[in-house]
Amino acid sequence: MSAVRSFDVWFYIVVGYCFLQVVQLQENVALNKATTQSPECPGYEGASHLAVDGNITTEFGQSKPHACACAKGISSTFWSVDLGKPYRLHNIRIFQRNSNHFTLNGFSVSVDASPCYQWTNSWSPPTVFNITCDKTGQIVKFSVPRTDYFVLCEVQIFVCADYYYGDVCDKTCNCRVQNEVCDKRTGACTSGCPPKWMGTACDTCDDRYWGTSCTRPCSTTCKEASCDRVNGNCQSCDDRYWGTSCSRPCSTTCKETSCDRVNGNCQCTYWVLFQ
Ligand SMILES: [Ca+2]
Repeated sequence: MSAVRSFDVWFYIVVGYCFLQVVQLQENVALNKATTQSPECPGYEGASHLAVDGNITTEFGQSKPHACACAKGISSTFWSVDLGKPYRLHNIRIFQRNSNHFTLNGFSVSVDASPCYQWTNSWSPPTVFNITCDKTGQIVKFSVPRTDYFVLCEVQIFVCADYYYGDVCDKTCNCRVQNEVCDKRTGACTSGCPPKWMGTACDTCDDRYWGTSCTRPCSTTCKEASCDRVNGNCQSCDDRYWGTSCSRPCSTTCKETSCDRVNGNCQCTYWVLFQ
């Protein structure tokens, strides 16, 4: 195998590994779950489960059965999915029919009957788009306040995998109890943060430590042993020390051995003038 071919193989292995990692961070919890909707569009075969069957085609199809869910209500029209248990929701990806986009105009989404999103634009949604729905719940319902045909080709409801959190699920939990699954939106832990960490998601060093792992203690000569969390520089020095890490002692000739925190100059000029 030539050097170039060998490089190609490793490239695909690395890319494949990275892709696998990304997929594992989020899960589509709507896939193949139980669905229901207003009566099917008359003259069509657009059963409600077609919106969670994993097929993301947006071509409705000319012949029966069609590829997308299609409903037409009496006073309003809805489609809903039962996720099987409550989830902390955030991202929803919608695939609608690639024509007649107006059927989703003004649609709204609720979770366990609590509103979480409404399309308020004067234009129609695109064929594929994302919405944000920050709710915890089990029944996700889409509806339009009219009896137009309502077509959904696929609805993907993403939640972070256990031990991940954030908008794109790319941050890992850091709880005091290591096997605790943190809040998938905020990263908050009921058990609190491990020693040396602080913040809502326990992602910041506490006042006395610094570094990417928060394992490096601030200098004991920093004022109150507190320092910059990134570079370890002292915010201020204890009396008698100066410099970025407060490691340099003031001259013993300074009054009370106290000096300027930045350059080490004695701060005794005023005292000398009036002796
Ligand atoms: Ca589908």
